[in-house]
Amino acid sequence: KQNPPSSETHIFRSKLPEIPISNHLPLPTYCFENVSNVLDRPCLISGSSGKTYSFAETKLNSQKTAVGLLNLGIKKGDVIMILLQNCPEFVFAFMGASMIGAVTTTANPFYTSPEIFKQLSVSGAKLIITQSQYVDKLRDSQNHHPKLGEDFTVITTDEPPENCLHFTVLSEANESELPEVATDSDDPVALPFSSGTTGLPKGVILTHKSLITSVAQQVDGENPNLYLKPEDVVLCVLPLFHVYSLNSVLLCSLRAGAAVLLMQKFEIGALLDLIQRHKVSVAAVVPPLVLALAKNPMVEKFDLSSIRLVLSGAAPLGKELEEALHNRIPQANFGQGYGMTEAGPVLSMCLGFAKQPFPSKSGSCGTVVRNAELKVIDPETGFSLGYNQPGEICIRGAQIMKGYLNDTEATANTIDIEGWLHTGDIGYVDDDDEVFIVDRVKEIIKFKGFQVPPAELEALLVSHPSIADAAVVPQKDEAAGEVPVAFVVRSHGFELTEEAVKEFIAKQVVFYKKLHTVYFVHAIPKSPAGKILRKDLKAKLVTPKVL
Ligand code: 4UV
Repeated sequence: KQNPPSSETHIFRSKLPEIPISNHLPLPTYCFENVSNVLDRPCLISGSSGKTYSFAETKLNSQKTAVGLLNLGIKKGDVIMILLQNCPEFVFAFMGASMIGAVTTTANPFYTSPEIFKQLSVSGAKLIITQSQYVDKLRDSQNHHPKLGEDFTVITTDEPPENCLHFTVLSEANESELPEVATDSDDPVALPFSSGTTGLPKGVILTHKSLITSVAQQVDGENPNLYLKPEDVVLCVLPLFHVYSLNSVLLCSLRAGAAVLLMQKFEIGALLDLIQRHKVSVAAVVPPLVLALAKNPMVEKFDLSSIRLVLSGAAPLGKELEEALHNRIPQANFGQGYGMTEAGPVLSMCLGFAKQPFPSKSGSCGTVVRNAELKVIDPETGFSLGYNQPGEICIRGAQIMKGYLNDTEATANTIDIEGWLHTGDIGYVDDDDEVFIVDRVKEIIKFKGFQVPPAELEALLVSHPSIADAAVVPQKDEAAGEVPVAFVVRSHGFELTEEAVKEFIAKQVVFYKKLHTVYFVHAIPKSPAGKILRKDLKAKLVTPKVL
């Protein structure tokens, strides 16, 4: 990708001053740096059991887990997979692994067996921490897959099935045996998967330095951009296996000394009850959750007056929706964060959340985080654009990923030679330095904030004997934001129904990647170079009569 000469580059920065960031430290040292001030305060609250772990207990359990991992042969640089819904063990495992320089790849426990094995193989994980109900998916009869108990160890947080170990082998280890592990700030600590701007999901290397920088950009400094305090109870209903919750809920709360209320899964009644019971003050949400809170009649029956801050992210939030929720929680401060896994993940955040807040507009994704540079470029020419001109958003700073795991080509296509990460999002910066996202030029489909990579579904579709060619694009949807729909070319002479195609995909993928509609067409429009012309297909969805 071309850049204009740097003299012509218009760089947008935060309105907050730059701050010193302790990104030379290992991530767990940084997160627990201020722990002595909050030792006995609640750190983790399990929503389901009500059990609370203080900061001292959370740190201790993480240290024990670190030693437990070492005892099982996990060494610096090794990868473990956490395949769990939100629970305290998730936190102990992630923090524990980071204390010995191991790397955590997080995956959705609802993934199908092939989806899990793909991530397991690509990441090279040697150990999986999960629940017994998911273990069957890890026993695969196919010979080419790694084998449970031989190639990788499985630990369950509940009664372990055959050949698996119980989490107590980790959590009951002796923390005094924890060695000093020298970690370099450039060492990887987290390996979330993302398809980025194109293709299949890839391992995103986030280093100690990236995550510390991102957390500091949010909660550090005299005037933090996202002001969290020890009295706060932060709602953690979004899955920790996604970087949004991991970073902006868990790591930021640990650093700031705020309590994290862990909810295993979203259920409106339980959520409202927990907000009321634990006096949740900060809620990190995604637009579909805003929809549920704005529209569900049950909301009226609960006291939500404790909520002071609502952060929405991971997908566009409509103004009407934001206003509808504002009417129900009038005392709360609303705003958005804009993140991307590869960006470390936060690019911009509402300055209305700052300790000394700035006014912010509805619909904006906030202002670029401090200690970072943002630019907007013309997607065709690469030239830098000024205020109010939409183009591709690029970000630069110590928080962005080191690169994709074992994929130098994809890395080079995403981070250019000058260190700018190209997001594939189209947006502009207004006169008040607020970022507005207006479109997306990358392939990714976002179902309720979850990534649906079209390339993955296309590969599955063309593996069907009766399908000659296929393309998958997003279709707008009120509840989910976007849903994946397919254009399919049947192989000559083959009968194939929409239902058959949908079912073929549904049994191979996690629920949010299921196809909602299948359109049969004679050909997939492609560029001379063979690239699918997704714009043309999306245009057909707007005017279905041309199909
Ligand atoms: O890679 P990913 O799944 O990552 C995310 C991360 C989101 C956030 C949001 C707030 C935080 O505080 C935080 O820590 C993490 O979603 O998907 C990246 C793409 O999602 C779209 C955009 O296309 C990104 O490139 N997206 C994310 N946030 C927004 C958004 C938003 N606020 N508005 C519109 N699109």
